Amino acid sequence: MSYPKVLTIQDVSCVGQCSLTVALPIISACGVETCILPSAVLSTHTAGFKDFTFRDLTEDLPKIKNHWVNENIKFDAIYTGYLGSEKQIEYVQDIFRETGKENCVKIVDPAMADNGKLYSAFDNNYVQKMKTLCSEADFVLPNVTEACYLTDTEYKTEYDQKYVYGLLEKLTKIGAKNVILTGISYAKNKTGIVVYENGEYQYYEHELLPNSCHGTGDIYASAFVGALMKGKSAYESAKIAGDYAVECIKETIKHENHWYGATFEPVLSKLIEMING
Ligand code: PXL
Repeated sequence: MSYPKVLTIQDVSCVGQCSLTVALPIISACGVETCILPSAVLSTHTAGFKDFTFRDLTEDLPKIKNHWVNENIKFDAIYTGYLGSEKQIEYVQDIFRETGKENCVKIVDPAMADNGKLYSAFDNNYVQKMKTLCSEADFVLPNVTEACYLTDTEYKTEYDQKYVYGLLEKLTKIGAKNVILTGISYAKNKTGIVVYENGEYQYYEHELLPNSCHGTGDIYASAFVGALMKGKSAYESAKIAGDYAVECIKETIKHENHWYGATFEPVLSKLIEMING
């Protein structure tokens, strides 16, 4: 029986239910070996907390990679999330090249923006560098804001299918092989996921909940990676990840004042059922 080994590269936000503290438990729960490479350690994430600490681990990345190369450690998939700097993106590109198995699946979540704005740590130079990482990916998982930044497209909150097709076409022009575009809403109270694989467009529509939670993009991407590595199709993985993200948001509503992340842990069993179903 195959036992895939995934590497995920992103920061550790010690408190905040995002990036590695989400990816490690979720992908592991899917039954997939999950290796991690922390790009930085922050006391909390950067969205809503003040005066967080930030320990940059950029210079550790090539050293860790070299050790793995010497030990002949290679990965079936590499999934990147929030990264700290342009230099880190360059190092990640080396890691793709030197530690990916022959058919290594490269999944890039260009976690850098939401609701029409870049996260506070990033600027246009970072966006330009992220384009080069996306050009090497088998799957790119942007939200609408990130897709707009990556393709120099005006951000809109109301749009039609033509606008979405335009984003997909431009993303493939920068080199992204397949795109999973999240948060695409064509109707009131509904949202959904576009799966653009091998030039084919599929759409999975689901409930739009009244509240949104920080970190659901990381939850979504992690569940997608876990399902994909368990042999589900890209569409099935996108659907499972979407359904799980909805469960997480519904669960979070039950916990008053839980503002900084989604309470994904109590519903992990539902994800496991979907993966094994
Ligand atoms: O969820 C994305 C994310 C990850 N890591 C850090 C963040 C954010 C979003 O704000 O600040 C440090």
